[in-house]
Parts: sequence; C-alpha cells; structure tokens
Amino acid sequence: MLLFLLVLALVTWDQHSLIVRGERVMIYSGEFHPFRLPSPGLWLDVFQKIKAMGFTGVSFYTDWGLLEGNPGEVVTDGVWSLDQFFSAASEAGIYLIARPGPYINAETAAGGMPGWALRLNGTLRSTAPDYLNATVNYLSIIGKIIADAQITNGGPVIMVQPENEYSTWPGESFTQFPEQFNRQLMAFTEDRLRDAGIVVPFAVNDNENKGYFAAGSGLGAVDIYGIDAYPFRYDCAHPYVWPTYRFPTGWQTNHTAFSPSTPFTIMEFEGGSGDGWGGVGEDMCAILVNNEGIRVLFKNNYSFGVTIFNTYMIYGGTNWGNLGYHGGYTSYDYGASITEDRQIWREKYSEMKLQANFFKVSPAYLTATAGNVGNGSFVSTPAIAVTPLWGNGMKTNFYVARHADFTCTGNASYSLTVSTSIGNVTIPQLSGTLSMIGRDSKIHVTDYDVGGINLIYSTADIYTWIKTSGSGRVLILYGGLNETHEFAIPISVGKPKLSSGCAATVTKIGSSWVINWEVTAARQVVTIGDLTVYLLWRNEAYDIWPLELPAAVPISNYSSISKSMVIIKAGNLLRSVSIDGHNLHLTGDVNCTTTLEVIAAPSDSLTSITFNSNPLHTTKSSSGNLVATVGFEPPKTTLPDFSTSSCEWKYHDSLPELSPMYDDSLWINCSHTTTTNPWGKRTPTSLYASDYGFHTGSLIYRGHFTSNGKESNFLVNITGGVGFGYSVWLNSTFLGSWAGSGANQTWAQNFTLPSLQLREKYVFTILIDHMGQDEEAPGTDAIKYPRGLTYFALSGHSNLADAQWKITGNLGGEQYPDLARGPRNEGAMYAERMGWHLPSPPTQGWENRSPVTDGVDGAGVGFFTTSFELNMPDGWDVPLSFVFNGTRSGGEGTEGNYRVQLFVNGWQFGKYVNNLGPQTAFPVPEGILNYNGRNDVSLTLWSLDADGAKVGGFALVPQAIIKSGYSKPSLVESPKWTERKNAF
Ligand code: IPT
Repeated sequence: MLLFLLVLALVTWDQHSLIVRGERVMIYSGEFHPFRLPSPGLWLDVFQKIKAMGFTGVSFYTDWGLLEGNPGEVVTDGVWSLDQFFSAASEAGIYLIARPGPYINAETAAGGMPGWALRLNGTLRSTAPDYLNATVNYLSIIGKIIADAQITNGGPVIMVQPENEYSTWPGESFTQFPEQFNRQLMAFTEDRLRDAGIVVPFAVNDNENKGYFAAGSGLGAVDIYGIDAYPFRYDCAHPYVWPTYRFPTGWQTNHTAFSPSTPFTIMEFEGGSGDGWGGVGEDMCAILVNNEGIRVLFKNNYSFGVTIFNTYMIYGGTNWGNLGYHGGYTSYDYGASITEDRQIWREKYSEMKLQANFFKVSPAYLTATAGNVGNGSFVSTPAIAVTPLWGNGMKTNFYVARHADFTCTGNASYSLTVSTSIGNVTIPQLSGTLSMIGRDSKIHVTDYDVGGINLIYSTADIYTWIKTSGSGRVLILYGGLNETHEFAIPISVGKPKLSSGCAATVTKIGSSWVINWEVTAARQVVTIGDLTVYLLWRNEAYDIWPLELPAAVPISNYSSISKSMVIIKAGNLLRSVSIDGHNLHLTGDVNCTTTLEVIAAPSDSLTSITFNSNPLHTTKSSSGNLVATVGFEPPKTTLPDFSTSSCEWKYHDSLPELSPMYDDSLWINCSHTTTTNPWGKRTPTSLYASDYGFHTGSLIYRGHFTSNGKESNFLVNITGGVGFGYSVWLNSTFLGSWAGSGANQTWAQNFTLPSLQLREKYVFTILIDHMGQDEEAPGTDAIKYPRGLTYFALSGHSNLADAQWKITGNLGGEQYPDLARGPRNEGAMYAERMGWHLPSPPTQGWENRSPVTDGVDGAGVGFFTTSFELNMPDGWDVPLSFVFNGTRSGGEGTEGNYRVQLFVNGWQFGKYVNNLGPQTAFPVPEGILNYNGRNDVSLTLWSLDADGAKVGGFALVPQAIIKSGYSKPSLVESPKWTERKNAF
C-alpha cells in the first residue's frame, strides 16, 4: 500500500498544474510520432531540438494498424520498437504523454486501425463484442510497453490518453450522453491499459469542449480533462486569412464549469496545418500557422491559464509506406516548427522557444488564476484586449494583451493600468506608448520574481533569467523593433548603469527606478546592482539558448525550477551544456561560421569552451563575456546524378497481367457472396478489397468472362480514396484511365469495348491506386467505406455473375512477408509482389532503361532500379530529398498523367502524382538512406496515358549542410531481396 502511494505520488495534480516528483511543472509539449520517422537513431535529434525550445514534454501516438497488420501478431521490434524513443526522451530530458488509441485519427489510414478491423461486424469504436475483443491484444501489449516506460519505472511517461476525441456519437448531444457506447467503451479501454500496468494519470482530448469524460463525470471519466482546438483550420491556400469562428474565448469559464479540480489542459492545439492531393504544399500551411499566429493564439491560450499544453505537430514527419489516410500525401511536414527533414529555420520554432522558455522560469504562472477578457479597466483603448492572470499569494500578475480583433494586421498604441506592489500604475510612466504592431500579442508582468529581485513591472516580454555567480542575476527582455518599453525595479536593488550604446532613460519615481527604452537592432544592457538586464530585439533573442545543466538523478536532464542554467548566444542550435571546472562543454549545430557568447553562467570562472568536443580559442567580448568562434567549412559531398549515363538504371515491365501468357491461378477469387461492410454490396460477390485482406498501396482486379458477342460497354464504379486513379484494360487493349482529382474518392466511368467474339474468353485488368482508408467520427464506421471495384456492368450481357473476378493487393495481404517495413509498405504491382523494390533485386539480364530519358511507352507500369554509394563525412548532418521535376513529359500532346512510387532501400518514401501534386520533394532520413555505403533506389512508373510517360526529372538534393552535434543514427535494418517462392 505504501509503495502504491509512493508510486502515485510521482505524478499528481491540483486545479493549477501537474506536480511531478513533488514539484509543479509546466507541461509545454509538442506532438511527434515515432512511426513517422522510421530511423530510431534520429529520435534523439528531434527530442533535443524540442528540448532546446524550452519544452518539457512530447506527446505521441502509436499506430495499432502498423503494429498488428496481421491479426494476432503484434510486431514491436526493429523500427516498431519504442525502446530508443523512451531512452532518447530521457536523454534529452523530455516527459512523454502516450496516446496509444486504439483509434488515433492523426491523418493515418483508418485512423490507426488495422485493415482487418474493417471486416468486423460490430461498429468500430462501439461496445460491440467483436470490436472490443479485437483491441485486447494490442492494448495489452502496447499497454505493457508504455507501462514499463512510466516515470514510476524510471522512464519518461507521465500521462496516458486512451482513445482519441471520443466525444461525439451520431445523433447524440451532450445532454443525451450515450451511456451504452461512449462510457463503456472508454472504461473498457482504460481497464485494459490499467490491467497492463498503467498507473500514471489518464487524460482525455475532448474536441467538443463540453466536459466529456471530465473527472467525476461517471463511468470512463479520466483524471485530467483536456480539450483540442484547431482555430486556424486547414485552408493553406489562403494562409493570411485567419478564420474567426473558432477563435477561443471563454475557455477559463468552460474549464471551471467542467473540471474545476484539474489543471486547464489543451491536449492538441494547432501548431501547423494539413494539405491534401492537388493542394498547395506544406510550406503554405507553415504560413497559415506562422510565428505571428503562434504569438497571438498561443498567448491567448496562456491567458486562460493553460498549464498542460501540447501543440500538434511540433515535428510531423513522413507518411512513408502508405501509412497516411487518403486526405494527405506522403509528406506529413504539417508546416510544423521542425520541418519534415528536421530543420529548424521556420521562424515559429524561435517564437515558440521564446514563449516556452518564459514559462520554464515563471513558476508564479502555474498558480495564477485566469481572469476574464477585458479592456476598459486596464487599457487605454478598446482596440486592445487584455486578459489578466492574477497571482495567488505569489503576487505576480500577468496581463496578456492583443488586438481586440485578433486578426488585425494594423497598429495600435496603448497604455495599461496595472496593479502592483507600489499601487496602481499606468505604464509606460515616462514617455511614449506601448504598441501592438501588426499581428502580435504581449505578456506584461507585474511583481515578477527574478530570483529574489522584484521586477515591479515590465512591458517587454520576458524571455528567461538565471542566477549567475554569487547573488548575480541576468534577465533577458525582448520586443519588436522600435517599440517603446519600460520596466521598474526597487531603488534598493542598486543604481542603474547603462552599457555603452544603451539609449535607455532612467528616472527615479518614488521608491523605484523606471527604465524606458526603444528596442533597437543593437543590443542594450542595463546593470542594476547584482542584476543585469538585456534589452533585446526579438531577433537577437532568437539566437540565444537558455540551457539546463544536468542535475542529479532522478531529475537528470528533465526540467526543474531548482536547476542551474546557462545562457549562450549561438547560431543554428545548441543541444546540451555541461560545466567541469573552468570548462564549458557545448553540443550543437552551426550552418555558417558562428560566434558563441556566454551571456550568463552560474560560474564566473569559465575560461574555456568545447563545441562538439572540439576545444575552441576563447577571448573576451568588449562587455567582458567569454566568446569563441566555431568555423564552418562545408565538406565536398558527391551525390549521384540519376539523369546521366553515370547512373545505370535497370528496367522490367511491371504489368505482365496484360500478356495473354499471364497466369493468375494463384490469385484470390472474389467469391464472398456476403459482406459485413455496412455499405452493402451491389455485385453478385463482394469486390471490396478489404473483404479479401488487401488494404494498401494499390489493387489489381482481373475479371474473366466469356463473350456472348453483344457486349458493347464496360461500366465501372471504383473507389480508391481522394487523389486515386485507375487504368482499365481488356486483355492487352488499353480502355482508359481515371487520372484522379483532389476532390473525388470514387469515380465511375463507361468504356467502349472493341467488338468481341462470341464464346471467346476475355479478361479485364484494372489497376487501382489505393490512397488509404478514411478516418471517422465515433459511431459512423466511415473507416469501412470500401476501396476497390464497387460496381460494374457489361451492356449487352445482363448476368453479372458470369464475370469471375480475382483480386490481388500486396503479396500475402494481411500475412505480409516484410515484417521489418510493416503491413502497408507494398502494393499490388508485380515488381512489388516479387519484392524487387527491396535492396539488390535480381536484375541480371534486365534491360538498361532510364525512367527519365526512356520512361514507359504506353499505358502501363514500368519498374526501374539503380544503386549508388554515399560517403558522408562524420559530424555533418546533410538532410537529403529525392526531387521530381514536375514537367509534363511524354509524347506529343500528352497529359502527363503518371504516378510514381519511390522506394529507397526497400522503404516506400514517396507517392508522386504528376498531374495532381503538390509534393515534388521527398525527404528520406539518414538511417533509411545509408550515408556511408550502398543504396538501392527503385521507381514504379505508371503511365495512365496511352502515349506513355517519362519522369520529368529526378535528383537527390541536399536541403542543408549542417555541422552538427547530433548522434549519427545507425543504419536501419533493411532486409534485402530474396526470392519470394509463392509470388505470382
Ligand atoms: C484532431 C485529431 O485528434 C488528431 O489526431 C489530428 O487528426 C488532428 O485533428 C488534425 O491534424 S481531430 C480534429 C477534429 C480536432
């Protein structure tokens, strides 16, 4: 019993915040899915980049569908193992929120359900016994894996979320809560996870913001009630238009009504956005949710007192191997702070870093009480809205200011009347006004504790502060260029001294010094007794890294207010710091020659600096700070040129089904006369791919019939998901294609047949692109919406049952052979069934033929493969992308309707649709790519046009050359081609 209590005490909470190991902590977290970066050796890199932002947490989903593609066989080794995810989180000092589903949404195929679940008779996510039973195996295995990684077992996991947005049920409203479904299903899922050993708190993510499953609300209630919100929505084509209808207001009122005894929690808040086939590209989504959006909307969240805050996504990654749903393409970059290829150049990375670091050093926020949005009482103009957070006992008040119209791109001037320990003051007191320039928001503070020194107020945002040696303190304030700002400090702290070049005015008012300045690009510094205050332009603050020194076990690299920190100015990235004696050891990245400057450290006796273990020559800056330079001489890297004869492409036809010699006797007969699919069937036997175990990549149907000599037309209705396409042949005669659109997931078409001979045997061959299953709202069974041939008719031949259909998808279907790469990596194409996309395919005797200069001649599929060596120097991180040149290439008058799958060492890392786009660059991570040895690259090139297709251009392009302190990832195990005896 005592042990049980000790275990529980590691993570507790009250109405204000989570309390970890007895200490309040701001859970400032970002979403990152291990399965979207299948190179486990790079997980530490991402965690370190998140930690460097000042974040304390990461939230992650696991994808049931990828782990249990074969019912009963849950695969948890290789890239599917979470061991390195947990150890990397601990090493970086990041707490984890685990979200194992079983339903996860997340723009994954079937929302993370295995394909075989589509055949369940019972409604998915209901209490139907077959559905519940289906989840048990996965939940117990993943539950145990997560349980072993809990903080109570020395791991990083502090919270678990069962299910996902399980808030609505068709036809139900909150007042008629559907007990029999929602509550029992949640309770069942929770019980399975508790049985597996989960002891940390459960959280819920309610997208309705209506109190579903809040603590005390009945069966299935969780410990921590949280909400989800996506106020920017998803219109990346109009990235400067901020929708207003989902702008958050009144969240503190909702929270106190629904869950007064738990911390205000946002489980998902839009940190990027998504794009689909035929869209505008993920970089546009990064503009929709950019640094200004993060300033205005994130700060608005803080005004409601959020203390468990997760942004979705912080790093998106890749929908490799067909893991995505049909509404998205291969990139899951998400326009997130960290790009798909792990770079951090997007300005919102820096903006989030400023904000998260503020909360790390502001414990008073964790117990403050959110007030209500107001203006008149505090602020001089109705153009500005101010929401206060009142200090409880700790006296610090926070005033969150923004344009009253939060979308406003204009400027407003204001002054603020704040309540402080020296009475009510209208600020700025000395001169000028505060300003809100464009889309912006400010956090003004009063009576803010800087390690025992009281900052009476500051109009400038606080970035960070630390204790230096003795009783020294260094505080960093920042603002936008040319803004006027002001702070006040008790005269007892000392007399302000200005650095050379600091143009601030200093005035004594009553018992305080008031310092007023205009933000300039040049640094200004004021010293007041033991306190040094940096008055920075925001963009200089971007280059400054507050880093935690390691602490004793168990805190180690996790965040704690008791930790010592250093503040260093550097360029691209700092990852970690340690001090031994007079030596400062830094690890980090540079992308140009970079000066390192020790702004503040707990010791004033530092004399030397190492960077990534290399000693640097140090000097003192004019202000006395220790500085050193990291040189940057990019290495010469040799990359393959796929377009010249230096690169030998081998070619094989990948649609032998068109040949009269082809034997499909090993194919599966579409013989099911019934289906459990809720959409019913309109054909004599079911032709739904999921009824025969095929759920991914592509599908091929073969329809055999004997002609009565009267057939004139062939009608098909086919569904493959948004962006899908198909091509249809009669014997070897091409009948036509549907090339796809960004809007249709189903397309019916009527083909004219050549004249057929009485009593002759014919076969239709239909190749269909499978873009992944849909996601769903609970209770809708939308996931089960079929893929494949849903209807056909032969005019002049009324008995549909005369046609004998066969189907194939990936070889083996649910009994997929490639456990390393998972159940979704392969489709139906012949080359894939033979496994030729795997490294070292048997190309002896194959034709030399290039996808770029030769391509494929008619409608059909060609398979092209080549190999090349890479030899990247150690200590350099060079993210690489395969880039297709989207020129429409083919014969005269061609439409350029072609589709390419990119395989790198056997991993499908790209589905390129030339006529839809928008994605043309396909990042492939180190680890999947062998940076020091042989790589095999293969393309399936499917021309949907009769006159064939050539790939417009294809190149391997470095996206950055970074001298990096990252840990070089080990090579991911990528099994080679071996003969597939049962392949057909
Ligand atoms: C929310 C999901 O929970 C998450 O998995 C992801 O799909 C996200 O949307 C969009 O990227 S659900 C939405 C209705 C808030």
